[in-house]
Amino acid sequence: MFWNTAMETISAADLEALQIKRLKWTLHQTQNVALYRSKLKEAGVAPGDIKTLEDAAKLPFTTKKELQAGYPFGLLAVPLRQIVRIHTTSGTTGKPTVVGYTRGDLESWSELIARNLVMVGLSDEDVFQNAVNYGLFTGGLGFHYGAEKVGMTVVPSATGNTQRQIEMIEDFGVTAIHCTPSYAMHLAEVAESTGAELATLKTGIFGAEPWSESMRSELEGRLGVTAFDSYGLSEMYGPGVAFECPERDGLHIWHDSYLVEIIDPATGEVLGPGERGELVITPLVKEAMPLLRYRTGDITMLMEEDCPCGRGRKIARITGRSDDMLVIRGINVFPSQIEHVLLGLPEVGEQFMVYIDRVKHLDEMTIEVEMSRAGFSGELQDLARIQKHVAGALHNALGLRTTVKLVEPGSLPRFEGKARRIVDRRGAL
Ligand code: DLL
Repeated sequence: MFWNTAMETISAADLEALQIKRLKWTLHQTQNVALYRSKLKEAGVAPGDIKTLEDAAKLPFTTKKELQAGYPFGLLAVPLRQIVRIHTTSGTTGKPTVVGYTRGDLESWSELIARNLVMVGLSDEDVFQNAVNYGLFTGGLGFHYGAEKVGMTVVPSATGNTQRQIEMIEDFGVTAIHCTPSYAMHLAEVAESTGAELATLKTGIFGAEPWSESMRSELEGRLGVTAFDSYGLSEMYGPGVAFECPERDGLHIWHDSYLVEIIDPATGEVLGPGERGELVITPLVKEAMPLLRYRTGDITMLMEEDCPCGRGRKIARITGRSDDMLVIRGINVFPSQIEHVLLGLPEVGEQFMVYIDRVKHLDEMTIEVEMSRAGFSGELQDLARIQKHVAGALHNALGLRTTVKLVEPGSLPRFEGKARRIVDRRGAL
């Protein structure tokens, strides 16, 4: 099913012409921003020099630091009176990034979300529970307006009160739920502990943080849904940038709205399809906050083949962020690898925390993981053997020795939004 068939199945030649036209418009729009006037001057590029898509490689990158330095409104290309909404990034360190939206931006954004929801088979027949934060986080209002545009019955449940969320699913006959994968896991736990069946639920849309294929099977089994991955970032409106289709093998990124490059994060060199690197996006229709070659920090690759669904070239699932990557004794570790290993072990559950310390100049990684109910009740092996088994599996997968601490089921923190499972204490020394 298509929401906008013409745009979703546009031919390669028409797409290229549209992208060039929109790239030129975007360049023109950036000239209202002092940062971009000076960046282009410094790079020795005039907007008129950009005639083909390949020319985009002459443009300077934009970094998150530059956006933060522009706090609050330094990156806006239109006067504040044309801005009808702002959102901000969660900003764990320093000032957040402020994103402004014109009326046109809100329209373009909900159009993209509508495409995604229809792509996964949802329609005005569905009841959609939007279990994410409705504040400055883009996930709430972003999905809300996209789902309303499709004509779905939207339940703006936001986060919190998991028991009540479960009642809403059952009482309202909710067919589709949107939340972070971490929260979905918590919902599943609470539903199981209360015996709720969630019989009407059929579709799960999960995103805003990395999650693994094993987490997908786990959520599908426990919630009785087909689970789709949803990717986005506030700087590009929010959610809706890339989304899985029913093939569930890579995410469609909307090429009419986003020009995509994959670069080597160390050298900035542009990589080809099939090569994993950092996703760089130039939005093509953003009015309030146009950006050039924005370095997302997210690690993925352009896939080599077009998708059989007819919507063109996809990106692979995000495996982590270049800046979230942990370097432990010189070895690169992504939290999603740890999750993948733990989910494959029946003795432990899916909840874990990772602590990194520096002990006598050496990095030490400690992983606290909840035991599964079966493991905890002693039906499996004894504790020491389980611990050894978990540490061995992690060692094999990560190439790194870790200290594993088994803890009681239910004792680690649960997350309503994005999970924060990594506590790096090395800087505190
Ligand atoms: O997380 C927007 C969003 C809301 C996406 C709801 C999907 C669903 P930010 O808070 O700005 O925006 O965080 C963006 O989150 O650069 C990625 O590192 C990470 N991220 C988002 N979606 C995924 C995903 C929203 N599906 C940052 N897989 C991005 C992996 C993701 N990482």
